[in-house]
Amino acid sequence: MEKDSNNKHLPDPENPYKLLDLKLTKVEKWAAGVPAVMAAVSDLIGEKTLIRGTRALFKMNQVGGFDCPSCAWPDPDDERSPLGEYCENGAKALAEEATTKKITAEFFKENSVYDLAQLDDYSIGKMGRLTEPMYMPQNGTHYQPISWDDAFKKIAAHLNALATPDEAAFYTSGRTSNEASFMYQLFAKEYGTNNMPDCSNMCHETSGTALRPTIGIGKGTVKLEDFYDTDVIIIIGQNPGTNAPRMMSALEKGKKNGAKIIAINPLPEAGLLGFHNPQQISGIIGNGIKLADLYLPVKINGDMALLKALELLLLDFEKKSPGEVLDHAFIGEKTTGYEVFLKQFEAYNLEELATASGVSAALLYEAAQMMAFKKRIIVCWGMGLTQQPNGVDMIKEILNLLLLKGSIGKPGAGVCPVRGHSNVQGNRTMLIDEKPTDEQLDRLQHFFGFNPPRKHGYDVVRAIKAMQEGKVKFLFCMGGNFLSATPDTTYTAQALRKLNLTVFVSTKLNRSHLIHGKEAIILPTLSRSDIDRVNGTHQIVSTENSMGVVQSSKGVLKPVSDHLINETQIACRMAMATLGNKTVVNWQLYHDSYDAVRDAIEKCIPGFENYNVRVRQKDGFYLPNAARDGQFLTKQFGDRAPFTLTTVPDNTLAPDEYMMATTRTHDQFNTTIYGLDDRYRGIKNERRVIFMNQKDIDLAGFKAGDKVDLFNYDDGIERIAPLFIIVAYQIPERNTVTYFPETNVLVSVNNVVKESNMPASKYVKIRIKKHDPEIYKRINQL
Ligand SMILES: Nc1nc2c(c(=O)[nH]1)N[C@H]1C(S)=C(S)[C@@H](COP(=O)(O)OP(=O)(O)OC[C@H]3O[C@@H](n4cnc5c(=O)[nH]c(N)nc54)[C@H](O)[C@@H]3O)O[C@H]1N2
Ligand SMILES: Nc1nc2c(c(=O)[nH]1)N[C@H]1C(S)=C(S)[C@@H](COP(=O)(O)OP(=O)(O)OC[C@H]3O[C@@H](n4cnc5c(=O)[nH]c(N)nc54)[C@H](O)[C@@H]3O)O[C@H]1N2
Ligand SMILES: [Mo]
Repeated sequence: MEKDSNNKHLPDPENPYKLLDLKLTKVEKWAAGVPAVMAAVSDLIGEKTLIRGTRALFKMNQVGGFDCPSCAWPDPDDERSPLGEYCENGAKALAEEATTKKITAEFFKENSVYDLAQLDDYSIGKMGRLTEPMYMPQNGTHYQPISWDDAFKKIAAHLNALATPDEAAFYTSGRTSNEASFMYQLFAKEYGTNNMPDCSNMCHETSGTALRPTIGIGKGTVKLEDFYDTDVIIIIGQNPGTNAPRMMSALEKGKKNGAKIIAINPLPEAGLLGFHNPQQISGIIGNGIKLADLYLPVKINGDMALLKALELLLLDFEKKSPGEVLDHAFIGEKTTGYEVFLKQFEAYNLEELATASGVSAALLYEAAQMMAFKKRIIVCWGMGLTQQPNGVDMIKEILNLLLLKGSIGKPGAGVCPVRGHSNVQGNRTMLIDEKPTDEQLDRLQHFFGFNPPRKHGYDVVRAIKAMQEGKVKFLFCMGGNFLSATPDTTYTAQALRKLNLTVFVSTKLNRSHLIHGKEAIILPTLSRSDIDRVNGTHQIVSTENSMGVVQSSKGVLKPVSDHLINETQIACRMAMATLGNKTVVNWQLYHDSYDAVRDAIEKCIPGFENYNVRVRQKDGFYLPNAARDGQFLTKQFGDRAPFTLTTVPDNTLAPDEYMMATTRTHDQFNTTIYGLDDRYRGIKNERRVIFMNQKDIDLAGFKAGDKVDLFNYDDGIERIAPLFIIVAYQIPERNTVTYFPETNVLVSVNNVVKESNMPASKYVKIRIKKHDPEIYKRINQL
């Protein structure tokens, strides 16, 4: 794009706006199978790491091996596939890490930050692994090498110069191990702040916010084996074929044992409709299995109306067959608020709810019928719900439905928020949380002897605003890609540029390194698959998966550089440099021994008794979960689960407005772009596409293939994402889908989920106009 020479050294925060060469292929109705295996292998070949990579693949998710760095889906407790417990996207994640390509100081000398920012995210990611600490001086144009000692000195000097510790923020992405997470949050607290925004604030914060007050724990209640023996599995707002492919094996097994699957999604995702299991020979050559018995093409944010319609229908079934549909014993013993909950249905009628949901009354009836006389239902959800403005309420409505059926806290039944990052759940358990409870802090205080701050800190959205307002001046990121993952890219970029220092602990180069504070530091670290030696001994770390199992992970690959330091040691060295002799924590001890870290965790966090022994057990161990056992520890409601009263939102759009959900392609891990295709959705070699219903395309006078610009006008500001190609797709009318991070520029920082304060990045009101070649002139240059 155009730049005037005055600000040439300031790169644009978004991807370069250029189109590739879009090819449309068949939209798939089946996920995995031969193409998936081929794709996985070709990724490893692409990274020229075939032998190194395939050898590592067989250690992935195996006992004694390492935990896949991709999603948080659990490994089977019993039999694990001898072919390896991995999926295509796990293999891609590994290929990203296992690459032997390196970024050295020489590379940064040759390439200015401005020049690097002209590359797209795909090319940036392909540059290789970071190998040594780098520093950007004030007004600099190029990163230059810095020693680890000097890097920590600079960080310490900045932290100690702040007027208050609350002028610093410490972000975490979800790959960080339990051990590193614990030391990192301990440092932030001893330093004096709870400003710990994390990727949960954009991901499943909504789930925790809904579940904690209603069932007494902010986590899911099912185990993997519950999927194998259940009656109905509902998958709502989640795309397992791409984002949790190993979940498909569990669905397949459940289905073979008689479960029915209902999929609720505006898009007919391949992974919801069918599955070829690549782990079985029959999956590779056979016909695969049909997954969803019923697909409900809900409108974006039509889910609340849909859930209420299902409840209305279940109440109707109950009237016709009293005592056979609802679980009155459960409702009487375990819940509160049933009568008030029932009353609301006098005001609802099926046709209106059907219209609001976008799903016909006939299909809704079919879904209700599937559940009416069944006792065991599991509901899984993902970002399609959590990133909606009323996401907390919708999850509470899911719970209402399950409470009616008595379908929680017993085998084969319950809630399953499918977590994203492979240790995002563990990060929270390790107290990476901007709002830790007094109970949690008391335990830390008791064990370590310092007074942790009690005031709640900033989450992601609040941190961005605080940076804009000058209240936060220092940002440290343990992993992640803060700029690209967060909303309102232009606003966030301005906020980042105001900071005195940005520090990124990273494995790979990303856009956040290029849109930085006045000074900036990049600290390269080991990844999950790398061999981690401490004092000469090959170490294990641990993670917690989506179902609350804590397991060990042991890297197998020789690190690409001798200068990489693990994240635990980075946290400890930052602490020693910053706190000096003011500290009461023996940081050197934890720096030198993960076992010592685990012993401390055991003393401070319930459920980790005998941590060092149990983490070395073959399958790890389950953390306690009372709700799973049918106990709802909700003081406020006398240890019962409350029915919650919610409302159906009004989603009326202006005549020229469309609703946009931002989502992932099959070829990315959040902001890491593995490739330029979205195979299951039939897209090849392009990311700047917008899926639209053919009727909307016709009505607006467009044609499929037209180039358009996208606009958002929240808060009276014009936000522009230029140059997208229209793709005609099976999607409800007035709904559109695009890929993030490209369209994060359209998501207002004020468009958030009620109560959880997450960006509502699946509920973005946009306008679509024919592409204007002059549009770039209107884009806010930084
Ligand atoms: N390969 C791969 N694996 C990943 C990730 C990745 O990027 N790549 N990311 C990881 C992370 S951090 C996370 S959180 C998870 C995310 O995994 P998912 O939760 O599957 O996330 P998304 O791809 O954003 O979208 C989910 C689905 O929501 C649907 N949807 C959109 N709006 C609505 C709506 O209003 N109602 C309903 N019912 N559905 C809607 C979309 O069509 C899409 O199918 O995956 C994790 N695993
Ligand atoms: N519009 C829109 N925005 C979204 C979403 C959406 O659906 N729509 N999804 C949101 C969700 S669910 C999430 S979780 C966030 C994700 O937000 P983040 O977690 O911040 O982003 P990632 O893309 O996962 O981070 C990738 C970077 O992490 C670094 N990295 C990888 N592995 C390691 C490691 O082992 N250690 C360290 N230190 N660094 C590592 C690499 O440098 C890589 O560039 O994005 C959110 N943003
Ligand atoms: Mo996530």
